[in-house]
Amino acid sequence: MATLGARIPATTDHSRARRYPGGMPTREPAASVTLDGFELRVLHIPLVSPFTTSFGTEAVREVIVVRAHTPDGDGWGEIVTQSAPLYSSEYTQGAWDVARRYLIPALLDAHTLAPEQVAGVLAPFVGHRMTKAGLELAVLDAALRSQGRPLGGYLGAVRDRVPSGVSVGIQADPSALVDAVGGYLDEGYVRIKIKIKPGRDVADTAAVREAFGTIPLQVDANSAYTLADADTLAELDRFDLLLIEQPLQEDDLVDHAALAGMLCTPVCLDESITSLKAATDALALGATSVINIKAGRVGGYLEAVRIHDLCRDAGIPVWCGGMLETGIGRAANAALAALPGFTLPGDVSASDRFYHRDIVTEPAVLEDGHVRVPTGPGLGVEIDPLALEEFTVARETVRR
Ligand code: NPG
Repeated sequence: MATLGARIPATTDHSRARRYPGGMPTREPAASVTLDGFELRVLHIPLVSPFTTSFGTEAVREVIVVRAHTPDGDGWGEIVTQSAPLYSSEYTQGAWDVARRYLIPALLDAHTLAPEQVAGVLAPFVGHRMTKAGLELAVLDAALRSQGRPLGGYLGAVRDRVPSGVSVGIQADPSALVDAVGGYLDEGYVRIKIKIKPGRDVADTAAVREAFGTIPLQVDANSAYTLADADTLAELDRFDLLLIEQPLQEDDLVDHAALAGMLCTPVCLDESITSLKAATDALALGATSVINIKAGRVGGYLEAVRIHDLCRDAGIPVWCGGMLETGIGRAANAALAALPGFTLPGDVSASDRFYHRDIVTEPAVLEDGHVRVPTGPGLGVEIDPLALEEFTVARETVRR
């Protein structure tokens, strides 16, 4: 049986022991589970306020929740696609279709398998990483719950809470942005990320720097620029940013490397890092010096751990990105962000940053600028069945 430990990039026990004198995270494989069926639901969850990025504005989070049925209990996952293919090529209806038509039948055919085998079973189907990630998480949660094991311990978490950064959407004008950032700082968020796009970059960043001095600050362009904008992006160098995230297109690795050579601000890739291979290539090309790890974007939490391991061994800082997750993905992200290589605060904010009501009974809260890593079995959070029902707009169960 394939194990997570066997799949991560090779490092010698000796080098690991040196890095972790207190003992290595275990990463024992999870139990096998017997898959009887999967329930898929599309949820529409209203956001506390509209969220604007360079690719659009959302007022309602459309997301797919997955429930894996096994004789030993259920497991939960989340497919973080959005309603339209604007951030990446994936989107709700595409995810729904590929899940029910191809991915779920393949998993049900395998019938009994360990979570570490899910990616291999789904590998013949090209792409659709967010969908694969959601299905894998549901299987992983079912397996770990059956063993009474928390996800954090399984992934290799070394912290019981993680520093919480917040992502602030593009506002009406720089002064509204300053108000929004001020509110999050008052709540205790330890790092601010602002969204930028052409025409809403230098003045917005300057306004935040001027208003709040030396706070940890970074910007996210969501692929809105080209190499021809290098001079504008170089103007951001004077703001001493932690990083600039994904200035160019997803497949612009060579251009990102060229841009990195023109900027003092570290370039961080998000959209471009779709797998361990993509991360390896981006680092080899010098296209990035920091990586945003999102489990959905890379096909699951196990691939996310492999990218973490690669970067840790290469001395590359990583941080955990966010996709406006419900309490399901938020709990899993907190577990992932507690791994030792996550040396920068991530977009692991409190549930109330986005939602008045979450679908779990203990939504993530901000405590002294941190979010706790759940300690219960599996995800460590329980589904609130009434909230789940309230937000469900479509459902289907696929059985063996
Ligand atoms: O805190 O969950 C969060 C949101 C962080 O800005 C954030 N996410 O480009 O990283 C991003 C952006 C995003 C959200 C992208 C949803 C795609 C979908």
